[in-house]
Amino acid sequence: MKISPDQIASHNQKHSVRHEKEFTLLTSLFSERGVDTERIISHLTDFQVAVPSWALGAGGTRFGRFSIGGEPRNLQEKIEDVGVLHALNRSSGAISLHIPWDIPDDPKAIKQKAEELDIRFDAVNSNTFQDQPGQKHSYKYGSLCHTDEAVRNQAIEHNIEVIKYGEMLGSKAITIWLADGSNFPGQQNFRKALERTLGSLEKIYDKLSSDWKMLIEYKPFEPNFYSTVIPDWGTSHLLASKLGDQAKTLVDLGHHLPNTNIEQIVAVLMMENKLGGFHFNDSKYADDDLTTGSIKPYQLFLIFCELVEGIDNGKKKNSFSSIDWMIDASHNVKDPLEDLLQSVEAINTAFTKSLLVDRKKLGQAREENDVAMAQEILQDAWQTDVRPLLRENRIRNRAAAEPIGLYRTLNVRKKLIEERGADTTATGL
Ligand SMILES: [Mn+2]
Repeated sequence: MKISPDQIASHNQKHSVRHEKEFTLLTSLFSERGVDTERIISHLTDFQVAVPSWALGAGGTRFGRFSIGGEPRNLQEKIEDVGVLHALNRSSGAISLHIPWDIPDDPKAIKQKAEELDIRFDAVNSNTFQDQPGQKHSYKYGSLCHTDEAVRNQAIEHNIEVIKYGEMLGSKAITIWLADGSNFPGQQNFRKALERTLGSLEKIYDKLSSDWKMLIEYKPFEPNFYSTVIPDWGTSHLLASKLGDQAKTLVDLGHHLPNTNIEQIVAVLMMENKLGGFHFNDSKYADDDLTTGSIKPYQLFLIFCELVEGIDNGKKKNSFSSIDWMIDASHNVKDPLEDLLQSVEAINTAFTKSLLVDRKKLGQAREENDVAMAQEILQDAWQTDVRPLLRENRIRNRAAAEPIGLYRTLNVRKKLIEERGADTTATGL
């Protein structure tokens, strides 16, 4: 399934009159406010969000899974699906792989396929949260933290193997998320578990090429329900600091206890040049993995405000391209491709609105402790309808004016079901 430039062009033609009207109005409002529209569009064009290979099929919960039909059956088809997304929005030009689910049989052919679709390989992810068939030692009681050195070594070797696959494809980072922890008080010695984890990470870190990053993800609970070895950003930051400059913290929006001030975490990590990557999703209660921006879009905007602030004002060098932007979500009831289009749109919306904040005025209000004015300035940006700007960026980059509209007009899911079958299952969560 491939979307042709002609299909995009004829779709865009249908939207051109209305779009021109809306975009012209927005541009004139922006110029009155002294907003540089071209600067924002250029940021948007550069901003690419990686799609996770494991989110292209239907996700499940521990209670069940409902098939969506036409799910990608192999890595080739996963890349094709990302190609569909990228053709529609030109903001999804990267894929994040999961090993062993996505071991490439023929790395050269896979790399070529991705290049044809203008897709690069973002961070590769290791998996020591489940046992694989034929695996010698079990991760039931942990992996990099395990009491038994043989289990730790197996997990270390797996991570090194993941780096090797990533190198074959042109990735520049490995993301490590550990399910390691304990279910009951007394089960695990907290300090020893963390020390063993650090020792294991050091051995993996030693194998990184100089242009690679190690992204250390944290999560407060689940699958373990009493303790997690890397429960929070502080522990991740501690490990990353001890490991070295190439190790950074990865913030997954769903990996916080309710009401955590994630934007403040982002600000502190950026101050230390330790924010390495992002996993976007949204949640109402815990690690719900819902569509980004579907529950707390204002929080997403506030996070982007800190990202913009950190990039412009950080003492150390930060840039949008030095952070790995990825979605990490699960789709239980929606078509995964539609869900991913919605997530990318929400991310770009929050990003664009954060660029509209009058930071000079905000800085002044803060210095003068003008609390009400500070809120007014944020609201002014937040309440602006930026959809015409996002559409303009897509049209200029030969993507669809309305991605989901075109996806539905072209009956993409129906065609994928015809091509691949109604009961295919993609590897994933
Ligand atoms: Mn994640």
